[in-house]
Amino acid sequence: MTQATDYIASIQATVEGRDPNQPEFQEAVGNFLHTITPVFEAHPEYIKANILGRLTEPERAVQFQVAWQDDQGHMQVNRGFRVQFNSAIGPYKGGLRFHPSVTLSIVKFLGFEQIFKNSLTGLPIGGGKGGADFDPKGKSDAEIMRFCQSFMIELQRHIGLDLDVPAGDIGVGGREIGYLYGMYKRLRGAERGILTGKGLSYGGSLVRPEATGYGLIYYTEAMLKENGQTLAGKTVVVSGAGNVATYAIQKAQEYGAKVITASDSNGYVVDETGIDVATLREIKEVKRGRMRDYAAAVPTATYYEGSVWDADLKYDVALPCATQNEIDAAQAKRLAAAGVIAVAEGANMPSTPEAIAEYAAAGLFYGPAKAANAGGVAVSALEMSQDSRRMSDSFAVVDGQLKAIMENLFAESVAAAKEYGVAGDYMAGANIAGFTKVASAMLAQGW
Ligand code: NDP
Ligand code: 2IT
Repeated sequence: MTQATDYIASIQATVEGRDPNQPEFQEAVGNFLHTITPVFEAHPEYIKANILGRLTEPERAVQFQVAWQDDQGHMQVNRGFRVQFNSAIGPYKGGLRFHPSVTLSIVKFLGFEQIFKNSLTGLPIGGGKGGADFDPKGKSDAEIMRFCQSFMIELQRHIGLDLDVPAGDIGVGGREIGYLYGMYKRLRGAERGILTGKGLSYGGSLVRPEATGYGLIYYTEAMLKENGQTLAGKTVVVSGAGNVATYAIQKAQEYGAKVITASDSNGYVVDETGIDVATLREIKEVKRGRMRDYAAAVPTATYYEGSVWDADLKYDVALPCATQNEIDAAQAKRLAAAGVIAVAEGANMPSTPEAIAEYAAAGLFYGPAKAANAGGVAVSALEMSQDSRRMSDSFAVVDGQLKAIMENLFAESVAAAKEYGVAGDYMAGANIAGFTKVASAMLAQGW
C-alpha cells in the first residue's frame, strides 16, 4: 500500500460509511476512485489538501416539497432536489431529471459525474444536478405546466446566472424548460441565461436539442479513428428513444452507419433496414407515444418486450442512451460475443462496474459517459455565452464548436491516460483529465 492507495481507500470508506443507502452515488464514486491512483502518486499535495474529501461531499444539497394540482383538482406532492456539487471552475451546471426513480442518491451520482464532464468540455462550468421523483408519463400538458411552475417557485431561490444554471435530462425537454423559464421570469425577471435548453425564440441555442446525440457520434468517430476504424458501414445498436438516442441515431446514419434498434422502458424495435428518424421523432416528440407505436407505423420494424441488451443481434457498435445500469455483466458479455468492437455511453453510467470490467476483458474500445455525452452540457455552456452576448450563433458555428470540443476532450483523455501510464484506457484518461483541472483550480483558490 502506498500513501495514495491508502488515501483513496479511506475516501471510499468514508463515502460508504456516510451514505450507506446511496448505491448509485457510491457506484459513481467507486468507478472514479479506482482509476485515479496514479494522479495521487504524482501529486501528494492533493492528499494534504484532501481534494477527494472535498469532491465527494456536495458543497450544497437542497431537498424541497413540490405540491401541484392534478386535472381532477387533487393536490399531489413530490420531492424535489438540487445538488450543487463543486464550483471550482465555474457556476454549478447540470440538468434536471423528472422520473419516479429519482432519489438523493441518483441526483448525487449525476452531480458527481457532472463535475468532471463539465471540466472536460474546457468551458467554465462547475458541477450540479437536480430533479424530482415526478412521473411525467400520462400527465396532461396542463399538469406538466403546473408541476414545473411549482418546482420553480422553490428552485428559483437556489439558482443564479453566476451561481447555478440548470437544464434538461430524462423527462425534462424543451416543453418543461419553457414552463420552468416562464415561471422564473414571473418571479425574478427575464434573465435568459438562468436555464439552458430554451426555445430558440426566447434565448435558446441552435444545436442544443441535437447536442448530446451529435456529440456522442463525434466522440465515437474520434475513438474509432484512433484505432484505425470509422463508423461508416458499421451496424449500431442504440438503446433509448429520447433526446439523446434520437439525435445519436440521426448523426450515426449521416456518418454511414446502420442503426438497427431503438428502445423504451417497455421494449425495443429492431429494423434491419435502419431506424427511420422522422417517424421516431413524430411518435416520441409529437405524439409522446411508445416504441410499440413505432413498430405499428413502420412495416420493416418488429417490436419485442424487454431489454435490447438481451436481444440476439449481430452488430459492431453499442450506444446505450437510456439510463443508469442498463447493461450488466451478462449483457456486456453478450454484446462482446455478438462482435461489438466499441461501446460509447450516451446515457449517464449505463454500464455497471462489472459490465465495464467485461468490456476491458474483451478488449473493447470503451468511451465513458462523462466524456462521450459531454456534448449536451458543452452546448449548454455555449448557450449561456450567447445569452450573455445577447446574440445567436448559427447552426454551423455551434455545431463546429461542438465537434471541436468532443474531438479535443477525446484527445485530452488519450493524452492523460498516456501521461499517467494507462495508455488506451479512455475511462481512466477522462477521469484524470477532468479531475486534474478541477484539483488544480481548487488548490489555486486556497483552502
Ligand atoms: P429522455 O427523457 O428524452 O429519454 C429517455 C429515454 O430512456 C426514453 O426512451 C426512456 O424510455 C428511456 N428510459 C428512461 N428510464 C429508463 C429505465 N429506467 N429503463 C429503460 N429505459 C429508460 O431523456 P434523455 O434522452 O435526455 O436522457 C437519456 C440519458 O442520457 C440519461 O441517462 C441522461 O442522464 C443522459 N444525458 C442526457 C443529456 C441531455 O442533454 N438530455 C446530456 C447527457 C446525458 P421511457 O419513455 O419508457 O421512460
Ligand atoms: O447529463 C448531462 O450532462 C445533462 N443532462 C445536460 C446538462 C446541461 O446542463 O446541459
